[in-house]
Amino acid sequence: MATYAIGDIQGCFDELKSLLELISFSIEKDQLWFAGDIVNRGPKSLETLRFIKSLGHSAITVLGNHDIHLLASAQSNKSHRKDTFGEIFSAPDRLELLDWLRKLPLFHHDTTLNFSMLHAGVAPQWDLQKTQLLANEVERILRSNRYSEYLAQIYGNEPTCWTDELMGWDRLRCITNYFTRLRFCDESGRMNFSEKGPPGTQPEGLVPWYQLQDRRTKNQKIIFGHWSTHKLADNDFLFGQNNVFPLDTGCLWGGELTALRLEDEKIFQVPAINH
Ligand SMILES: [Mn+2]
Repeated sequence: MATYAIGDIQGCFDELKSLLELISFSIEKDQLWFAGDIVNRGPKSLETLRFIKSLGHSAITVLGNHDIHLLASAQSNKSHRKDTFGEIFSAPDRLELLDWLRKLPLFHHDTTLNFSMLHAGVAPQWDLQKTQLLANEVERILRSNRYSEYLAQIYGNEPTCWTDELMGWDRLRCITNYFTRLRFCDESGRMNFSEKGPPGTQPEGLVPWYQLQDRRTKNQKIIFGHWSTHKLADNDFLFGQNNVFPLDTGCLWGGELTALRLEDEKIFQVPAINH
């Protein structure tokens, strides 16, 4: 029995199958955690969605920005040029798949394993309990009959900094952006959405979200994805440093698909197949 957290798949279903072979995944014995962005840009988003849904309680998945973008695109019938949602929109089981996706959480915490998982990051002012409560605020709307209003309001960068006073859609958009889009922020936790390079390449005044000195979750182990240029280790970062475990190793962009076994923090990887 083991628990494996897997980074951003983005429709790279063949690599996911190879990775599950590598770890000898057993649906009866093992549990898989997915750090979000299971769909888009890659070639097999529909198969990836169907497969992860079919895992039932053997999988725990948090929503990424591309997953939310799929829900919003299905709603508005609009998508971007680079999106690869076509086969999902014409699938006979699309309504069940989208309904399942909409009800996934933004945040997962396991007290036994002492690991948390989210797609991108957290605001420095949030402790573990607040992180859970704020994720629940967004999850409640997405699971309610007001989800289409939320999806219509979700795009945009403002407000870029968390305060407890935020209300309404601004509050929900800000929470969603921390959980699903954050990489760098300033000392006060104000999000930057334009810098996408690895840690160390940012302009002065910005830091990776997990390096903020006063971050209230800094004693909690956090698994995240989203940051495909973030290496598992380089001069500026060692895996597990700051209690964070970045798992998006850019499979979509020709890198690897990565799994972390939570019980012993061992890494497993398969290379990207050229599409
Ligand atoms: Mn992402």
